[in-house]
Amino acid sequence: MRTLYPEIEPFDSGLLDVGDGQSIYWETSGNPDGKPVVFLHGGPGAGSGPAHRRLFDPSRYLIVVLDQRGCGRSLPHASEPGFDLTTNTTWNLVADLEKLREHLGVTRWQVFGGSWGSTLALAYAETHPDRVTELVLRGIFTLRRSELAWFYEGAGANEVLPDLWPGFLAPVPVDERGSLIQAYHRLLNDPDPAVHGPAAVAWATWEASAITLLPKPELVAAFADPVYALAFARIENHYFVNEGWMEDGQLIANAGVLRDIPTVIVQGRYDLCTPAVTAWDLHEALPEAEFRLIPDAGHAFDEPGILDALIEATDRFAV
Ligand code: STX
Repeated sequence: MRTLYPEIEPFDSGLLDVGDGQSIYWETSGNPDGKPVVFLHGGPGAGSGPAHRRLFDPSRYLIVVLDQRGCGRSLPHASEPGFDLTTNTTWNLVADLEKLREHLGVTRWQVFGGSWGSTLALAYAETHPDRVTELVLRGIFTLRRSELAWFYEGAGANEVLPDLWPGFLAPVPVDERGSLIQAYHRLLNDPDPAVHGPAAVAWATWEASAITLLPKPELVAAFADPVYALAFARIENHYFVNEGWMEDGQLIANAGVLRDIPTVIVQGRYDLCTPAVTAWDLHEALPEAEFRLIPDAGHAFDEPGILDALIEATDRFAV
């Protein structure tokens, strides 16, 4: 079983002004002359962390990690009062990646993304296929309406996690439960901390509770931090009420343009957040891609079988 590479510190980092009053945090670690790879975090709105650098052999990769607009160490932070989310869109994040690539002097790079990071990786690669050397995708999410319904509207995940679902419903008045994503949109953007605060914690707690095969209370507690949860929930919910600024099924329908990019799809069979049907549908649209269905894993990147398959892929693609 492969495990994370040793802890490593960035050799450089900065804030890149991408316009719209937004600056995104980026960092580079590993080998400055190594093969470029960019890590795309989840959510959207989850931010990156020090473990993400450790998915790549630091002697062979130039590892680029960033925080997408409004979250992590990017500025301003979506937890701030009056924060304006209107320019935070899928296609502006794609444009931000191009700005960062050019800023770093990278011609082409490997794109690695899990969960929402896989969504963004597909959106980026389908827009700029000539900039992508390989794709490593985990816990596939494509923001189809059926995927949102499964996890956030009571169309599936709630039936597997009936003990946790009441906590997600709790902040929503009974007469607003017909559309939970819409109801949360109102709650999360209410200026009153007594309204948006508990909603953010409930949203983040539901998601964090569903991503591991076995319960991980310390992970749930970290996601329930009020400032973290508020940015995460506001950004995710904003993407979902806007349906990702995409047609339903667009990313899978357009996957044919990726045919020449070596691609690995890693999916846990017991992923309750982004169930395996989406990875399967992508695999059918992209039969050249390697499809790894991990029999004993959920959603998170650090589930043992998932981590092993991911690092096997990045090691293989390092040359
Ligand atoms: N959201 C899926 C996603 O990207 C639909 C995601 N879910 N949980 C996470 O990311 C974290 C583990 C980063 C919280």
